[in-house]
Amino acid sequence: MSKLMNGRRRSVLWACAPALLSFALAGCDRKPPQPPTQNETAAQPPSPGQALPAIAAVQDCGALTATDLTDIGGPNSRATSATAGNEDGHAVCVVKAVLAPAIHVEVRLPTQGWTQRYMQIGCGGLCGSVQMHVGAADGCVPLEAGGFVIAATDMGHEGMGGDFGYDAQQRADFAHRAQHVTALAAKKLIQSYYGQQARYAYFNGCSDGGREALVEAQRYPEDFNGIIAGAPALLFQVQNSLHHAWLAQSNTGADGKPVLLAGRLPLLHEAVVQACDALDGRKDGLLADPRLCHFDPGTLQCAEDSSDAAQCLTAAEVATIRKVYDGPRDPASGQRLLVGGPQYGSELNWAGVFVPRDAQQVIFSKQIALGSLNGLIFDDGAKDLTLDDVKFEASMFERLRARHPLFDATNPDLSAFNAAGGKLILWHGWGDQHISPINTLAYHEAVERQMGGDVAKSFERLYLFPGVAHCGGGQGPSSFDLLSPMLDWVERGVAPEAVVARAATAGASEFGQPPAQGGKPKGLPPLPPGVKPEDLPPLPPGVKPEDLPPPGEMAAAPGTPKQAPFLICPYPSFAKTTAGEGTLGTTQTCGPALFTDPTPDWVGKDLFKPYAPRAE
Ligand SMILES: [Ca+2]
Repeated sequence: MSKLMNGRRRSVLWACAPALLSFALAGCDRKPPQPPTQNETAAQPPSPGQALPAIAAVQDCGALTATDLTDIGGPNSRATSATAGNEDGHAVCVVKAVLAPAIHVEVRLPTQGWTQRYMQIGCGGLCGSVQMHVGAADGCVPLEAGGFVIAATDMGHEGMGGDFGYDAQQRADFAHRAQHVTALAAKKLIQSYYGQQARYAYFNGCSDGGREALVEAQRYPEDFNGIIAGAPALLFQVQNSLHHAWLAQSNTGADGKPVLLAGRLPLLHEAVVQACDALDGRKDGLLADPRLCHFDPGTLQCAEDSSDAAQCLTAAEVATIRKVYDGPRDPASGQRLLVGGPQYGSELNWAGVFVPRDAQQVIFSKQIALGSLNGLIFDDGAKDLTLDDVKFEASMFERLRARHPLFDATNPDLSAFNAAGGKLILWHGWGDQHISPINTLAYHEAVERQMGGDVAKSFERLYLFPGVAHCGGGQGPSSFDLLSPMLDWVERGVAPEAVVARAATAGASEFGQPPAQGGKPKGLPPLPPGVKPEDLPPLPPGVKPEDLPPPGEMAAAPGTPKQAPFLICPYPSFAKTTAGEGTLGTTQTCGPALFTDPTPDWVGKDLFKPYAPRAE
């Protein structure tokens, strides 16, 4: 596994020790297990899931290249190499394979100590490289012990940009096929190597990996027993066109330069926190449900006779900020064109995404939108589109529908997945600067509507993390373990309740890497976790890498991480503090919802109804 994960593991070992914290769950539905004593817990962190005997390999690693994969990927599919390696002190057999025509797969199989579990990792951005980073599993004991076979795929194309979308096969592989055939190939390699199947299979992905997770649940309901979908790009078509284009356009002045720059964000963020922090009952600098907040950025606007703009916003900045919060509307009907946008409290995380450091820099959201608009989004093979081609009106939205059944993962009919015994955990950070958590809320609501509330509750959970940015980071408690509760749910039938989230300790997520954002090439903007520089869309003509925001900008964003652990309850339940502030233990229990209004109406509401998926 990655060095990134290794660093997190060490710093948050206790984040997945549910028994240690069980006394905090007294207000929740589930009867807590007997808490061990402090000494017992410290000596032996509880291992989630079944106590599965460890299995050793029965085959030489190198012999796995002989495994026939043509029945899965078609002619010319093959394991190209199988070599002994070492990951974080665990001996593994690393198999690299190609599934036709161009799906690259890597599978890491523990030589010893395999606990009969398989986990497939989703990839971020538009994929294009094999990414083995594991998230949302900080401190999970069997994972740290090297007990999982782990695999990932590049989704059928290499490199950055959406140009692969002009190829029907590569489009289909990215849309849905690559993760499915990767699962089949990994399972076959497991059978070859250990002489038996995996007992349990899990999928864990964030961002596009969250979309991939939901694609699996919706299209291939028997591939995985447990699926964890973080910050899913489930509304791919809208997310990568109107959403990012709106953010870019909102922050572009008449002169073509950005209006709002990163240096202004602390002023805005502090005002939002000042206005809305206490609405959740906890004055901790975080908005536990930003939908309670109705902050008006106009309150920060400079007076007409003001000579010092350091502590106030210009009228243009206020206008930009209002557009970001409000989102676009169809001019004719007034209907919302997006399900939701960046939430109050997320402001510091905007830096490097749609708010650059200085006026000479390109807005990253523009790159993201252009990278998908050219190649992926439209059925007509449109090329050379610019942001001027994006019209914020209903007719533009209609053009996005053609590939909705191909790329999106919003089908709420999970009856086949449920019938197969599958379990689904959704999660999202309220401070997400790339994908609005409202997307995930809308899907959760759709699943409840479609499946019925009680049925949904039997196999699906949603967790929302205050102040947490896209797939991690931000000002909130971004270190947590959803894998351990998933193991308990799938393997022992113990449904997940509250989970404990902690602030990632400073620098921990960059363990073993240079301080400036993991040694990425100079000049590239900060990337979401799991996204590599090579995944980025190409720069617009005439733009050099040095014109982009510098590395580390997001990491340097002000805001003190909150160190106290948080109890994060399954949505809509909310952890209420019964004594003290922000401390765990006997002072936090799961209480009633803070906010229960359904997601507001918008022009694409029907996209969250059942649909027949498109193969290509
Ligand atoms: Ca608060």
